[in-house]
Amino acid sequence: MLPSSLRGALPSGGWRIYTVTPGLPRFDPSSWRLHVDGLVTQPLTLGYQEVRGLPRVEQTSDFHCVTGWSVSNVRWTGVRLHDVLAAAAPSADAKAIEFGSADGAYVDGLTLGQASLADVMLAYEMDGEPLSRAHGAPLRLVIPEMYGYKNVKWVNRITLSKGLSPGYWELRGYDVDAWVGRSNGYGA
Ligand SMILES: Nc1nc2c(c(=O)[nH]1)N[C@H]1C(S)=C(S)[C@@H](COP(=O)(O)O)O[C@H]1N2
Ligand SMILES: [Mo]
Repeated sequence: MLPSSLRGALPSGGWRIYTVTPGLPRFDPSSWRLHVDGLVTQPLTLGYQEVRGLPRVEQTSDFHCVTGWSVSNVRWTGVRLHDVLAAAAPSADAKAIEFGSADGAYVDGLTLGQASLADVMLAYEMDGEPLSRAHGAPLRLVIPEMYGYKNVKWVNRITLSKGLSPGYWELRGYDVDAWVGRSNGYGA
């Protein structure tokens, strides 16, 4: 038996736990907030129960890290990004989104077009259990069409802007459009 803090940091079920900061952000359901700001007509600050109160969606998809490992048939439960964005009512000049993490270091983004794919979600459960701290509790971005590095963990801020900015790994050489099988030298 391992203390839960250690268990959460060890690889399991094919996953490797990645973080670019020391330790894992703590999640306190009473003080946690998701901010939706930038070029929106209705900036939002949502508590955890408010996020849980949005329409619940569930989907199963494969997860691919660009470095070569994958996890098949991950069952994600959460809210559609589309529903959160609709509530914030993006301004006409908003074209891109940046996702910020509670780790204070990791960011990545999507164009509004990419973000409108129906299966892009903010997940709070994985395989029927609340998302673990290691996997990004309480909320992580899930975009199955793109490599793992787009799937920001510990999401606590969604900022709309005029143009897409390169994310953490993109500033370090990975493709900004992270399509699985057709980016980063994979595919044609
Ligand atoms: N905040 C944060 N999100 C992150 C990362 C990270 O280091 N920090 N790594 C990314 C990468 S490269 C991958 S492959 C996945 C790994 O997800 P996991 O740690 O849940 O296995 O998380 C992505 N999201
Ligand atoms: Mo990755």
